[in-house]
Amino acid sequence: MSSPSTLPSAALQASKAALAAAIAENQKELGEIQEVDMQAQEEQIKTVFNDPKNFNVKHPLLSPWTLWFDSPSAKGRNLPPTPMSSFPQTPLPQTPGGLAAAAMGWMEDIKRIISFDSVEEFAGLYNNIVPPSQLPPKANYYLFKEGIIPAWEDEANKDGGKWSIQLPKDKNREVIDKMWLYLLIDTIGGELDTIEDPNSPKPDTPSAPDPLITGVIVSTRPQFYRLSIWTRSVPTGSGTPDDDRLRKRIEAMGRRFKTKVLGYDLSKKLAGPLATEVEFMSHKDSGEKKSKNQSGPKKIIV
Ligand code: MGP
Repeated sequence: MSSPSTLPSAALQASKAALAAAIAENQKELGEIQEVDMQAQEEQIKTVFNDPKNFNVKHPLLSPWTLWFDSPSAKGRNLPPTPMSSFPQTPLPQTPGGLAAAAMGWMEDIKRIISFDSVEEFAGLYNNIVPPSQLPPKANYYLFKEGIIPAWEDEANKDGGKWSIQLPKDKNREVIDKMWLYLLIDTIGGELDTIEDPNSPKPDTPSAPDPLITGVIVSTRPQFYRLSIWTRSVPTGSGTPDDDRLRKRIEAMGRRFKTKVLGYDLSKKLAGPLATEVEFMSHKDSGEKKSKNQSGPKKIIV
């Protein structure tokens, strides 16, 4: 499992690498080797980890993300104070054709907190929001790609599905914050969405498939927590090469979620009272489960 301490040191390493590259470039232009006081240069670099208010170096993420939040108790007294009330509230992004009425209703209580696109802004945000273990029941954090709303109805989610796990509160109070942090880091760092299939086009080629993950969610409920990863598509079982590749990608994501993010052995059985396995289901099948009108949703379990 990655450790939260890798984030600061990774950022610092990247700062140093950027500095070294800039110095090398400077030397090329001058055509001669100049003595550089590396220590003085490094001292001028202030990442968010050196100085949380006056940092001067930012490391871009692969794409921008938006954090959303909802809680029936958000206006009550039992929510510890957060800086969220000071973030400007911006209108919902417009989807082509507008938002369906159902999504408008669903999104009514979900507040957009902030968007960010660098490691530093992410760290600053993470350090200033209430961790999941301290949220009241029925609260949710949603981290979605900028421009995608946390609703099934968004274009990017409507044909998608989710990996999720439900964890009983009493046994997981101590670990849920780390699990959420690791999920965030693996998501914004792109590790959960890697293409392991050797037959797939590589991520940096024109025919590379679109990133699969649209967002991740942590939910607190009276007796359990839930962590979810939403994807923009689901394998249909059609047997086509594309569908097989997609299924492999989804399964690889589930395995990484179970082992690297949650820290379980792949073979560990997790289901029990208030607990589920790590399981994948399309949003459409989740809806059918709720309306209890089918033989049962199709799940992938790792
Ligand atoms: P939930 O919060 O995802 O499930 O959805 P949970 O935690 O099992 O239920 P809870 O009652 O304990 O919160 C709960 C309900 O919210 C769903 O049955 C839908 O009615 C509604 N809902 C959830 N989502 C993710 C959406 C959505 O994306 N769009 C719309 N329109 N409704 C949603």
